Amino acid sequence: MTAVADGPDANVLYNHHCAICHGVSRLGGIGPALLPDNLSRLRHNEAVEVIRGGRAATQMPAYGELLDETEIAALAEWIYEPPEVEPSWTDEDILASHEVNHYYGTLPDEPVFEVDDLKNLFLVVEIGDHHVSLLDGDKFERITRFPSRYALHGGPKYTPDGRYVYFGSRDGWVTKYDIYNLEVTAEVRAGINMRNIAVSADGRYVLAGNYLPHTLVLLDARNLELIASIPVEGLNGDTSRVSAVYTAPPRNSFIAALRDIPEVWEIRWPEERAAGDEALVGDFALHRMEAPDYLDDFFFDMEYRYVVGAARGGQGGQVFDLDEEVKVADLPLEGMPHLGAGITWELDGRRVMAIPHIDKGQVSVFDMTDWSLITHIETDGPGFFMRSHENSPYAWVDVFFGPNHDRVHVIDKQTLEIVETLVPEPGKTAAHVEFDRRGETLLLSIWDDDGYLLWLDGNTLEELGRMPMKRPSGKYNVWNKTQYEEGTSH
Ligand code: DHE
Repeated sequence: MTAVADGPDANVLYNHHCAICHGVSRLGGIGPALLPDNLSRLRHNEAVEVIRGGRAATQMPAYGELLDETEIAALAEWIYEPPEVEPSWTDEDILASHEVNHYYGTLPDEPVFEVDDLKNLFLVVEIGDHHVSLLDGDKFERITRFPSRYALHGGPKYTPDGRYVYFGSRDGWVTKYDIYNLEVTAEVRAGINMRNIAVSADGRYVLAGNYLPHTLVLLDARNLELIASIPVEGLNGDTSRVSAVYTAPPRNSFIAALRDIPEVWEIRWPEERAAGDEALVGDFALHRMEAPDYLDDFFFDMEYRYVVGAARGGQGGQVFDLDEEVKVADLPLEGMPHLGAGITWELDGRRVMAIPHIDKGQVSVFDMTDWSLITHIETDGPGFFMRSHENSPYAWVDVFFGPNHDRVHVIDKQTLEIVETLVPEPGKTAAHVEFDRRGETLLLSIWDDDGYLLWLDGNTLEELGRMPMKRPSGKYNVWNKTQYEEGTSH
């Protein structure tokens, strides 16, 4: 496994130059994990460039002076090969990774900055150099910018009061940040390859879902102490990767989508807080529901009774009733619908949902009262994210893939017609919208290492401002997220 015949021994090079930061077993350390699954977002030529030139604003040095091109190429190839021994991540590893900088309740309760509205703050994840910006959503000013773990993915999750936020990184780190004090308060590594995290609606628990190992990891939200890691083993004995975890507030539960077993899992959190820490360990009810198929990537109705999942192999969508535990409808959503990006609104007294597709230029709109298809809106290419706000007449969808990736469509929510197509910066991907709490103005990312945020009037679509950023990806408004606003992701 080590070396190309007669070429440099990548294993030796790794141990000499890389292991100190990325770990002897490639599980990560100061630097991220260097395992094939963890590197799936990094193209091979980019890996070569990072080894040669380093990574700005991180501790990754440039090896171009120390290593020759064949050595750099050998290393870049080797890190994409699976390790000889399947890596493991046990409770002991989780406990050893746990760090608390500021125990819950020890930092002041007054914000260290001044804004008119603490509920109208935005967090913006900048994946270009792994940072997060905190913005005042009224003045559109940056309050702070701080480094994140490598490759944050999925939405950061706020506590219900909006004071704290939790981030999940692809290599398993859960970070708790105190927005009022602008400080990381605690961190723990819940897995090697993590999908996302969810925070319970009462703000007391955090759940992390992993691809590797096949576990769900339950944490006490105060200081990220481990409550339990739950092996994901199906009724048939097979273990499974977790596709994603979600919070279902009206059910007092977390819902987990599982990639490799035809089940939906629900974990109910204890509703009464008993005195003492021990109470947090007890009484989580795990309920496994047999699903008609492998269901991946979920969309929930507003009451969290129904979950829409994409069946395996692109065969369509299915609606599963979480109360009755039966499939109630099949949806014509063949291919790769991006259910996680779906949104909902009222149309002629009915609630509808709209879903973009990753593999075709379409937005599918369904009547949620009987799950019938209303229409497929044709777009200029496959889209990734959709957004709106209860107070906005428009739904926004990007054209993330293909030659028209610089376009963003504005859809009239009542006529279901595209009424405007914006090209903010020709040739550069424009993607992911988030509204302010009132639904009047919105942020849009120019998804580029030398990119920026656009600030637009939500009604006139006029540009109001720009702010340079390093590949800004998701944006998350405190009010919209904590209120489970209908036009945004949860
Ligand atoms: Fe995501 C959210 C799955 C690739 C950026 N993505 C999510 C969620 C899931 C998911 C299940 C909801 C979790 C949450 O918010 O808690 N994403 C997947 C995939 O399966 C997929 C297609 C392949 C993969 O490698 O995981 C994938 N995602 C990407 C990207 O390539 C993106 C564009 C860049 C990146 O950072 O990797 C990307 N995903 C995002 C973002 C969100 C997200 C910005 C949060 C959106 C939001 O508005 O809440």
